[in-house]
Amino acid sequence: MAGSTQDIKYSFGLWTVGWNAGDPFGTPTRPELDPAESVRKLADLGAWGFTFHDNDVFPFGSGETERRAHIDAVKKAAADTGMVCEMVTTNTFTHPVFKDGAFTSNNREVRRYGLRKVLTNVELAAEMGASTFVMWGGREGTEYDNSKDLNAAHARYAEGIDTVAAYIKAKGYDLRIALEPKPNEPRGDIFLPTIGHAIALIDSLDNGDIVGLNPETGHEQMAGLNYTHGLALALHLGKLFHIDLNGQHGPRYDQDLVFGHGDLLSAFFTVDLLENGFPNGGPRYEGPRHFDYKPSRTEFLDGVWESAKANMETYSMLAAKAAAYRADAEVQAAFEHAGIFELGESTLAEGETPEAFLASQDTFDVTAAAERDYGLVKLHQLALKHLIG
Ligand code: GLT
Ligand code: MN
Ligand code: MN
Ligand code: MN
Repeated sequence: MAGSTQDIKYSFGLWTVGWNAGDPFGTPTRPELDPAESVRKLADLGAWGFTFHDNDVFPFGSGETERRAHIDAVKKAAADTGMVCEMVTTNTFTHPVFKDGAFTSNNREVRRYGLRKVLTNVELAAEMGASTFVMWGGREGTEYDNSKDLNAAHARYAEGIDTVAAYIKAKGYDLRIALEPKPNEPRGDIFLPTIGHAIALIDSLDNGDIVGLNPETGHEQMAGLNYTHGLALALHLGKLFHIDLNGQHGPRYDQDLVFGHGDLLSAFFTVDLLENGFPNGGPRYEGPRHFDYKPSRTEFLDGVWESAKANMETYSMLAAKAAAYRADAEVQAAFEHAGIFELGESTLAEGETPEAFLASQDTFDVTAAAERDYGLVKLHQLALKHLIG
């Protein structure tokens, strides 16, 4: 079957299944999990890979012996199961030292401490054979607009990212940085709140060629934005380095639901893009299908593994539906009728200058074009029939 868990590279953050469900209003409802055991369990469920923060694997402030023992346990689990460590990220948000940010803290010593923690973790990422290094700046931001010199804060953010990118290049590591936007939570306003903001800052970096994005479904939807459109822009610009798939019901707190358990139609079109590409061809996402969700606080351990399975099952079901949708002759005819293939043609002809264009005879029938029926509702209903029919 197209889109079975066998042929799609599914990956999970160890912090996802490992979340013990403590929230701002209540204590944990589940015990801590051993990260090495989680790697084995995820392998049993059919996952291909895993990702982690430094402090998902070893406690903050561990000495070298303790740190090494924890890392080696995870490496052994990976070696025993064939699970791939495809991405590593750094926790610069849990410890109170980072309460005003890491790369953008007003305190220069905190910034230097944060940078040291991140650079140290680049070494671990290289050791683990990861190909992506995610940076989610959850504490980079403010509650109050007068908390920082906002120009300096963006300059320090850019400096931090560029320093890490330059270090990766100097070491010759086969690693790319992926920034993860989020509009708010835990800060009132987080810097680089959306895909567009992050792309603009990346453009200003000296080493921006190895810096791209790790967009998360829910984070874009928290900002009221369309996740699939965001992925499309990042793909168009060659910046879609990694993805965090999950579920979210519109602008509210970060729900981190199972993929598809939020906006299902949006999830369908996300999968359609990832699995089938753009209708006119173009750049494709080749990386792992990575889930960043939280097993709901109501669930105990069975529910943790059920929810992990649900992410892969939902994605696989949507992949099968999306394949059938694209293969449907009626859908292709509706694409044609809607002008979707025509959008693949450049607006000016090859070599046509604006001057020649303006000088040419304007024979366009504005009235007829204004009365055109694009058939988009019919096309969307065809998608819906494939999804739930
Ligand atoms: C944290 C955050 C996620 C990020 C992780 C990477 S940490 O759980 O909520 O969205 O992807 O740092
Ligand atoms: Mn989230
Ligand atoms: Mn999260
Ligand atoms: Mn995420």
